[in-house]
Amino acid sequence: MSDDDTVLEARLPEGETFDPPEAFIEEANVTDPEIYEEFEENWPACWETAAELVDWDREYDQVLDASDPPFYEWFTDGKLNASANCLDRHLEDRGDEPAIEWVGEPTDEADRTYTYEQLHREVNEFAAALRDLGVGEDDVVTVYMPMIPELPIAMLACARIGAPHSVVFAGFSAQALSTRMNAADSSYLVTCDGYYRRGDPLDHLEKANEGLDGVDYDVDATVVVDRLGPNGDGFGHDLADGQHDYATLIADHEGATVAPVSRDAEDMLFLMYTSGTTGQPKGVKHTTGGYLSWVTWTSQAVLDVKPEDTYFCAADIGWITGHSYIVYGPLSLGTTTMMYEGTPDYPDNDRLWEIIEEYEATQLYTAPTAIRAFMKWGEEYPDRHDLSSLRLLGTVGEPINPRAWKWYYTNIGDEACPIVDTWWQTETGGMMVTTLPGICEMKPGAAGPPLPGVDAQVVDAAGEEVEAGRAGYLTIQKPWPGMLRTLYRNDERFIREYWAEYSDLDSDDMDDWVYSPEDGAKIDEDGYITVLGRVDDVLNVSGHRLGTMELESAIVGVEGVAEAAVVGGDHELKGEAVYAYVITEDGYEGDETLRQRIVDGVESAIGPIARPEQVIFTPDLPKTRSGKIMRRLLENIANGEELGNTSTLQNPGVVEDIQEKVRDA
Ligand code: 6R9
Repeated sequence: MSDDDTVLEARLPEGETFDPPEAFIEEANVTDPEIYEEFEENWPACWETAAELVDWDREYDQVLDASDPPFYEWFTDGKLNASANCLDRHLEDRGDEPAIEWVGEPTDEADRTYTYEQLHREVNEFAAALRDLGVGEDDVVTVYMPMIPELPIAMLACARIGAPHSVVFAGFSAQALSTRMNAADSSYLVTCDGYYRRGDPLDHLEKANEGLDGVDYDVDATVVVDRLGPNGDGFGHDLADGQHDYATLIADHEGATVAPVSRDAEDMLFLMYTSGTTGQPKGVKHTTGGYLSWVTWTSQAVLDVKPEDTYFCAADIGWITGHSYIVYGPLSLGTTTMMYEGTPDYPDNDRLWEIIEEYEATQLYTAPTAIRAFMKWGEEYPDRHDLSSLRLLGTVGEPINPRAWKWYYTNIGDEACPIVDTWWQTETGGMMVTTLPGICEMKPGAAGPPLPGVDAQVVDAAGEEVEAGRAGYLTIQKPWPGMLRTLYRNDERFIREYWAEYSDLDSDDMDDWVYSPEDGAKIDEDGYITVLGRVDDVLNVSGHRLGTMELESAIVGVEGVAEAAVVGGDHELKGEAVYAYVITEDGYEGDETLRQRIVDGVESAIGPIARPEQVIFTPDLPKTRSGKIMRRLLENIANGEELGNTSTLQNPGVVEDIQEKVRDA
């Protein structure tokens, strides 16, 4: 990975370290450094520590069944319900305490509080309504909703009746919705009329309806939440046959209760689609026992969540971070979890700080891309507010550079809050590599050591551990309870994508199986891991994973485009931005009109988050003699870097051409 070094150096730690603040340690949930050794010695029994945080209807027989790797089973024959763990078990002690504090984007709209009692009630009513609509155990319910309380309510209602949910990020396009519904054979959809973005009501139902048109079969029922009230009336949609108004359903089921379905530990809790290296998104399958134990334990150990906290994760529930650390982890612990509908810059750049001050939030968990934006806007915005309620800060989604880390530490945490830089993935279910905030010293830029009981290593292409300080590939050598169980209905792709590289595929011995997350990394003498970024054809734009294949097929789908190659260019705020190199078809001009059509094409195939930053028209693409596009070279060009050896190219002349175009752009 030597040609990456210039980009990577900028992200490396500067050698400065920070101790966890004394006041934090005094109150922290986990403070005994022996935990690392204890977990290693007692593996896999150590994971009972996680399972003990969850209430089981039936105790499990075995912590881990590793008889058929990589199809591991955790807490076998245990039975539990996730919604009962997130709601019912808190009613006695915390029924009147807030479970969700919701803040809408419009500043003149009243915030909404759901106590555990109230949340329990509405989840039951909606669970009863879903049942009456025909949703049975194991039917996949697609949920296509923005950050409104009905989103976690729908998830928990599904969990209550044993129907796996598949949440599709509201910013995704209609086409992305139909692809995901078709892939999961999902016959039920929960959506809403619209939501607010930077002051304007957005029409969401139009997109949802367009998505439904693309579903290959007749959907059994759709539920529509009226989020906008009279403000949405202008959109003029009437509910079609088979579409039900959420509020009417709730009123019709007033006071209904549904006994939580006792699910097997290995029964599916949810599906989440994520980008991979092919055009087809991967349906990551998470199960009930292992996942819930994992997110509950990590919320407690890493985010230091306590019931009396007001915990704020500023992610969207449409991504895994929101599933694990807005909904399931915090609610399982009985704390108060915050939800904010809008963007941090509306109506002004201090919106998050205003919310934190008003609610006296105790933790903030967000992404480096947001921190870079805060940094750019300047200290004056946090300075306007009293943020002294904060006790811990977290980041997730992409590498954080030491400068942004220090800005966060100083200006948001007032040097009194530890920062946890948490590396994990949709597939891992929850956190894997991060410091424990009451124990570990912090090194800005390095995520930290693997969590206790997690066996992560940095290896070379042959699977051998690399020396401290050298770049290699991150791998996970032992299974863990929160791991994905497979790709939905595609065991073969599951093995190919995550296990094939370093495992002995014929072996029944767990030790011969190694999970490969497709991230580059370095490890230092103290075992601290610095994650360098993806090593497959997946971009990380503002913390969101986008497959280059998905992007390229969207672009090639635009009339007038013959061929396209997409790479990530460095971007001050987004981390990476989409750079599209495009060859036009004969008879088409690479002009502003075509550029706009390409941008529109990507937005309608994927969504606005995937919008290309640059479209570079070129007569040709640099290719190897065997005809493979040299993406690495295009990346170097995008970033204005030195180009390595170009002599293996079929068409070296094209390189200068492209460089000139990028310089002029
Ligand atoms: C939770 C989430 C996963 C990919 C992952 C890696 C990158 C996440 C990171 C990080 C460096 C961190 N990533 N956390 N890189 N430091 N603390 O983001 O899941 O959307 O599936 O993305 O994000 O590249 O492989 P997901």
